[in-house]
Amino acid sequence: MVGSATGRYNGGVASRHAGSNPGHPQGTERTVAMSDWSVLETSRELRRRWDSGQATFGAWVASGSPHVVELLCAAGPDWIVLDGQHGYADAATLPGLLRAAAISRTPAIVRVASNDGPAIGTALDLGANGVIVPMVDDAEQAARAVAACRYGPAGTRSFGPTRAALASPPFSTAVGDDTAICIVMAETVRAVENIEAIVAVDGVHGVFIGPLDLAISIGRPPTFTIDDPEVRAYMLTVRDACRAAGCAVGTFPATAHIPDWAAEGFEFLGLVADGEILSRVPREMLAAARGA
Ligand code: 3PY
Ligand code: MG
Repeated sequence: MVGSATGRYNGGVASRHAGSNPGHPQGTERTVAMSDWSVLETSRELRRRWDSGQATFGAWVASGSPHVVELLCAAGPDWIVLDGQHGYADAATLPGLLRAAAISRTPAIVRVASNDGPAIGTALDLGANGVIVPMVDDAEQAARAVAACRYGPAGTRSFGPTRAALASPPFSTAVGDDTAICIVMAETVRAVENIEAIVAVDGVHGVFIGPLDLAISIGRPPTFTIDDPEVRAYMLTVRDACRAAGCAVGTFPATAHIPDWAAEGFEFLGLVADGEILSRVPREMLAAARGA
């Protein structure tokens, strides 16, 4: 879909020249197709895939490097997470990271540092498909995360889609609301205890289980192998609640266990993290080169 600049939110810049062409007496018009990049469509498509129970696989980027995002997205993951909780994604790095993901039309979801309305609004304003909100322990916190993704009167998002307005179709509060995917993280025992109330909150599209924090919350060491039976049981409880409520469930297991969790009905699986590859692969290469 190719949009025109007409009617777009533009921060008040282009409209200063609307209707006049002072420097060009011939009046030659230069039409600029802003973009055929539809964040709305990629958000809808991802939700459709989750609704149909498809497992989707994504990449997790902590480094804050657009080059790494571009490389990972070139492999064709179903989505990418730009991590602002334990990584470098912030208001300064996000525009470059989101541009790098947009090259391949990869849906980009920002994990914000906390359940903070302005931070969630900034990620969406800069063009993210949605957010992952960490440490959501009850329905009230889930409702706060959803409200931050939506404009009033239902929500609390402030209007100013600085970069989001460049995508198709022309930005509006309805487009913003429809685009914003809201995923909350269940990663404590409290969250598991409250999971039915959390998934009953209208606007929660998915629940992402943090296996590390969940293990810590029951006094176990953090591990992606998820072999502790109690942690596993908690995760299946979350999965069942999500299934009953019709929202997606995801997690980040060790690579070898990804097929097991997909078979368990998880629809949103973290497959690869930049930090893991960039630390493991050179170590393996050096070991091989040195004959270790
Ligand atoms: C956790 O395991 O706690 C996470 O947040 C994974 O990203
Ligand atoms: Mg966590």
